[in-house]
Amino acid sequence: MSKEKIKSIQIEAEAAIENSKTSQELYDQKVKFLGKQGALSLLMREMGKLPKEERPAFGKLVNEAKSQVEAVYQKKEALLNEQEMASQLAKEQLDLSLPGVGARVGSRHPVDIVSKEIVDILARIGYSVRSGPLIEKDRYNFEALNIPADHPARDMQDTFYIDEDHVLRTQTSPIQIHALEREHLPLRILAPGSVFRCDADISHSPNFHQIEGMLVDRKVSMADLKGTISYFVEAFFGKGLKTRFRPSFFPFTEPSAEVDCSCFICKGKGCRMCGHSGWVEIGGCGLVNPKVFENCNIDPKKWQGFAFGFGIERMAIIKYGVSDIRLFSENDSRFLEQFQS
Ligand code: 2NM
Repeated sequence: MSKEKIKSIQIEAEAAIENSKTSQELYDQKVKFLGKQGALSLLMREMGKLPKEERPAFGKLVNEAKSQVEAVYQKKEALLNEQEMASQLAKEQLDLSLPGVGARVGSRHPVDIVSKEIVDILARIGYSVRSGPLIEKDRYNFEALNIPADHPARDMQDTFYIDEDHVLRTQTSPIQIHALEREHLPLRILAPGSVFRCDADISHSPNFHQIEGMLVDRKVSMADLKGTISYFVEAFFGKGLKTRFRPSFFPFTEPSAEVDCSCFICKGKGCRMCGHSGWVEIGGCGLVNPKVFENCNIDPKKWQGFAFGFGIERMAIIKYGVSDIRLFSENDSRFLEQFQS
């Protein structure tokens, strides 16, 4: 036990502290030399082995050495803290002039875009929009539309039944029936909306969208209907496109017709899109069946009307060349964003 030993521990400790490269290394040296089990503390404990009279002088020497090492430690600690802070600040430098992360803005759904386009075109000739419930009573979805309980049309359109008397609407025509019951005539209305049929493949979805139109006035003819549809087809698909009516049957119209327009890809010459016929089917139409008026307490001798219906997805598929109707309900934003107008 000697002054030399104290001195050599002190020198060793000061060198170890000075040579520390990081605050973690420095802390390890602090534990090694200044901690409770550290070299300098152990010296203090060994003091008991010394003769009594030598202890005060020895203790004083150890304490002096300890406070000198502590001073070196504190200086080094301050230095390392400063360096580490400086290097961290350099690394994490913030450039406040960088542009921020933009919020992603949604896009309107193509069904909504096409629906509004159709509404806007027909609004220019006096039509306005009506809406109605998705669940309808049998009377509004079938009975008043001249589709009685035993009519084959009820099998034709496989229907989702809620209960005996309620269905998910299979067309938007029940909206027209509500209007005929409630509103004053004459009338020009559009009924866009979601409809449901028990059907699913590449061209049929159990839930799709329709837009139907109805005009009721005194003396309405097929010529009025043809003029209206022709105006619409040119406005929606492009100038010069022709409209063709093919005789058909619907219980709610008489006479009835399928609506074709000349293929807007090949302009009627024939291509893959139109199955080389030059024509594409876009919907159905007809003069409102007098029975429908009677079912709504309207005198068919005083009032006539025409009605028409288009599938909204079908219109979008034709106009934008979409390959599969299911894309409209899969909600893949890469598909949906392409229609943003
Ligand atoms: C279509 C085709 C033909 C139609 C008829 C009526 C009503 F209410 F006046 F009887 N609304 N919609 C109609 C007529 C719908 O969709 C292909």
